[in-house]
Amino acid sequence: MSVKLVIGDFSKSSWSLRAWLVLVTADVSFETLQIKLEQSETRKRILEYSPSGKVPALLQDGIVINDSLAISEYIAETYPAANLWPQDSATRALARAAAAEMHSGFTHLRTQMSFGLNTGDTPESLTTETQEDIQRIFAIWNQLREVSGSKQFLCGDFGIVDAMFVPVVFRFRRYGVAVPARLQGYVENILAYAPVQEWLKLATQEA
Ligand SMILES: N[C@@H](CCC(=O)N[C@@H](CS)C(=O)NCC(=O)O)C(=O)O
Repeated sequence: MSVKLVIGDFSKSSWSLRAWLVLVTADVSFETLQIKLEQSETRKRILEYSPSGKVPALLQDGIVINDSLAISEYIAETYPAANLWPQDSATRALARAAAAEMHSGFTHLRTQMSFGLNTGDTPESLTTETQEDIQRIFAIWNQLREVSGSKQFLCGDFGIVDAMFVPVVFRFRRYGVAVPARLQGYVENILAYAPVQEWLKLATQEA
C-alpha cells in the first residue's frame, strides 16, 4: 500500500503541517511530495494531484483525499491503535468540536497573524477580533485539559486536536502572544514534541 502526502512549503503551509503531523504521529509509512506555493506553476502542479487545487492531499490506492481534517479522520480510522482521538466519548466530542472550530474559524487570527515561519513581518497591533480569537483558543485549551485531566497535550497523548492547534502555537511564539501560566506547559510540550521539532528543522533548511 503506497501512501503519498502532497504538501506545500514547510515554512508556508500550516494545513500541510497539520496532516503531516497526524501521519507521523500514527507512524504511517508515507512519501512526501512537495509543491512550492506562490509560484506561477503552483496551481497547475497542485491540480495534477488534488482536484480542490489545495494541499494537503493524501494519495492512496488510486484515491485522493484532500483537506487536512478529512485526511486526519481517515488516518484515525485506518490506524485505530494510534489513538488519534480521545477514548472517552464526551471528551472525544469536545476534541472534535475544537478541531472543527480551528478548521473552520479563527479567520481574524489567521489573517492578521500569518503563518510564514521564515518571514519576519509582524502586525502593527492586534485587532479586537484577533484578541477575541486568541482568548477563545485559550478557553478551548483550558476546557479540554480540565475535562481530560491531561497534563501533557490537550487530551492526553498527541492527537488530531493538538495537530490542529500546532500552527497557532507557532503563531503565538512568533508574534509574542503571552500565554496564561496554566497553559505554558502545553505550549512547551507542543514545541518539544519530536515531529514538531522535525518540521521546524525542515522549515529552517528551506530558508
Ligand atoms: N481546508 C483546507 C485548506 C487547505 C489550504 O488552504 N491549503 C493552502 C496551503 S496551506 C493551499 O493549498 N493553497 C493553494 C495555493 O496557495 O495555491 C485543508 O484543511 O486542507
